[in-house]
Amino acid sequence: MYNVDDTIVSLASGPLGAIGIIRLSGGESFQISKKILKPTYAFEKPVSNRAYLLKIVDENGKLLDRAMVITYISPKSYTGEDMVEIFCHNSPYIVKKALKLFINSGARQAREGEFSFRAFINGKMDLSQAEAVNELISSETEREHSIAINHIEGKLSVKINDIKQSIIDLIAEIEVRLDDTYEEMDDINADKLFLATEDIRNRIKKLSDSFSKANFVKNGIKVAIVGTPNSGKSSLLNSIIGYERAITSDIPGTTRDTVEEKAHINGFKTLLIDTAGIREHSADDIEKEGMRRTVKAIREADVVIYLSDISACDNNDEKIAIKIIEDNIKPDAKLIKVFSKSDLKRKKEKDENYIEVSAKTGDNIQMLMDEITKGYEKGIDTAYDEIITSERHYRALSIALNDINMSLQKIKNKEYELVVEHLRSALADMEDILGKTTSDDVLESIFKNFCVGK
Ligand SMILES: Nc1nc2c(ncn2[C@@H]2O[C@H](COP(=O)(O)OP(=O)(O)O)[C@@H](O)[C@H]2O)c(=O)[nH]1
Ligand SMILES: [Mg+2]
Repeated sequence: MYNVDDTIVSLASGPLGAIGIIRLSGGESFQISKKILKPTYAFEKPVSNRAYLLKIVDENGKLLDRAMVITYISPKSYTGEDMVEIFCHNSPYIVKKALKLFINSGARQAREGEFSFRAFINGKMDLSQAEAVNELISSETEREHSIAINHIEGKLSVKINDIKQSIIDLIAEIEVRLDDTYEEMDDINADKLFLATEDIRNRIKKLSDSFSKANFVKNGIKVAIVGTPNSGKSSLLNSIIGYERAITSDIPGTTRDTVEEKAHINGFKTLLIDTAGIREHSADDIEKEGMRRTVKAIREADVVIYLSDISACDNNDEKIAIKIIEDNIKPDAKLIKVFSKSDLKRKKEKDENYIEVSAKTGDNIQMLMDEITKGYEKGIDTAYDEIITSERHYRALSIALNDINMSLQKIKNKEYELVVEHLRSALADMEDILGKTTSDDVLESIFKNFCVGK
């Protein structure tokens, strides 16, 4: 997929900021750099991880810029190859011109993820760690960041490797007993084998379970705000995100579509969904379609906020709204009941099941936000020491789990050849996560999601 013999070059920084970073990696890094970066002593006897202040000069020897330059000697670099990193002034002209000089001197423009790909094939990191580099760059919250950094530090790899080793040990133990040449070995102890296999199953299951349970870390907690028209849904959404996003109006039925807004609440990524109001007699088809989308939003939500206007008398539409929520909410979703417009004159009886908020004064909005995120901390931080966030890992673990379950079945039937077969298949899935057996097209699809220069 990538030619790994070339020396590659790329810009590694973005258009903003004062410093532009150019990276060079491959066997010719020092030879090529010598032609452009002066004086050349840094590349005659390169020292690893050493910084130099050098001149970038063009083909005519004209000064382009002065730059900090770091030399790395294989294998002590990000890619495992000889590398040079140049920190120059981030003018579009300078970085473009410098790149061109490197390319004219024999380097090739790197493709997306090519530096990380080289790190992977040179054994600097396994595939799950390389994937985490991307997660790290795109992480938006502290929680996402800490999961990604754990993956990069290899905590997930250690877990997968441990499981892999346990499977290998088991296979060896069975095979040696199936082989007639080792007659002196005692017979297979089915109970012991079952327990050991079960232990592997539990370890895989815990990892794969973490994917769905921690899904909100990556995709956000989905919060649907539901209520009758005019109950203050859009105003509540605005007051949570702190600026006007949804159109508010005192004409009932203005929000006819669901409006989604990302927000960080108490450090959690959330997706707030402002829904069309529920009422018995919808005016037209557009409003009916809006209601259908409201139902869909309730079905997909992790948290449903039911909003009821404290300044309005109890009415039939509210009863319908509650009923629709109860009929459609996910079994493990959270329902938070809220009285809105608490600054207005109360027409509803006090109810301890309701939080009273005012979008107008901000009263109790923080309390509501705490209620939204309550339980999520505990849910992941204590139950899982390692969390799967990659769809690819999840799939591999699910298939492995299936194979382990089959092995357990076959142990019961004392069909040990088949036990080994399923264990081998589970083993292959573990190796797939680490990238040991991953096919080129899968590798390509992973690395092409990286930015150029990473
Ligand atoms: N006094 C007061 N009025 C509010 C409050 N929240 C919303 N409103 C008003 O109630 C009306 C309906 O609000 P809106 O957010 O559009 O309701 P939605 O139809 O449920 O989205 C608007 O006139 C808002 O200004 C509040 O907390 N206090
Ligand atoms: Mg609205």
